[in-house]
Amino acid sequence: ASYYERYHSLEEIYFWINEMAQDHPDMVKVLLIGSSFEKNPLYVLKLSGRQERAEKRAMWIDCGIHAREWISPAFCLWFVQYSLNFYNQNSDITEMLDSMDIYVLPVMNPDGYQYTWTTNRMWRKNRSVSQDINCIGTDLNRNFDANWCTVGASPRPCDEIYCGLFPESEPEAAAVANFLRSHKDVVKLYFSIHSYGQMLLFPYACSNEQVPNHAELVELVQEAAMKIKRHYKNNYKYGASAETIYLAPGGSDDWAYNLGILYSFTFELEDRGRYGFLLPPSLISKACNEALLAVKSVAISIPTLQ
Ligand code: 0X9
Ligand code: ZN
Repeated sequence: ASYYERYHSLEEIYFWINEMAQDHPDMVKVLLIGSSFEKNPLYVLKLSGRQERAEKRAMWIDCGIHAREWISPAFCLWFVQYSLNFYNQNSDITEMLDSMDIYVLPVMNPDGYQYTWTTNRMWRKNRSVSQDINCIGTDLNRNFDANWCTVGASPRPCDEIYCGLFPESEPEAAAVANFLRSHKDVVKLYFSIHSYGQMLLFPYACSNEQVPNHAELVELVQEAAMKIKRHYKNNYKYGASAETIYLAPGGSDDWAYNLGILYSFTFELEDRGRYGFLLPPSLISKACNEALLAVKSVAISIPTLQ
């Protein structure tokens, strides 16, 4: 199996980030956007094609919000590798990189990810200590400022969906929010990669309200789901989060949407529960190829690109 068909420790991923930048100095820049509660760096890879455009748009992908969802960071690595290898070979990738800068955050929750490698494979939250010293961690996908800590999140630090002390109380969420705020005029597309369940989701998760461009978002994910079905014979559900999965306020996708990024998605990758978070390495390539197809499909279809 290749490097990309295995899971990698945090240390290995940091090493890989450095290598990507060294091996592709023309297309990759590494940005430090902040650091975690335990002071692990939050690195973002900025991928750019060779074509210079005055009005360059951008797309954002984050992976590893939830520590135990190992397929998620694996996808970010897969995506970067694929983009660099197939630029000028695959027309979708070339079009994507020539029209947009792509920001990739491979591990939003490095402390939690590391903890799943050393201590508890099923850890979800980050590793911050706040009110209750007996219960550690905040759910980073409940810590953003979108109907923060209402139904679907918990104010109790011992819970898996603990929302934190206040919106963006967690350094990992604050770093991402600050970066997107300062790039909100260029970032048109937002993807957050999770597992599991095989779902292509869009806002809102924080309310049962429909977003103004609901119909357009349905079309984008429906098309992506059809392509996955055709190529990989696999079924993905799609729709607004609140009706497709559950109410879950404080998520990064809803927050990004409200910031003005009107093409905002959360993808839940394979599988549907057979292995769940423990997806074996032999299934990494299929899961990543499906998600890649969905990202490409959405990215080349949004109107700002035409
Ligand atoms: O609950 C979540 O945060 C996500 N599911 S997971 O099993 N990966 O934890 C769903 C996120 C959907 N979007 C928002 N809640 N904003
Ligand atoms: Zn998740």
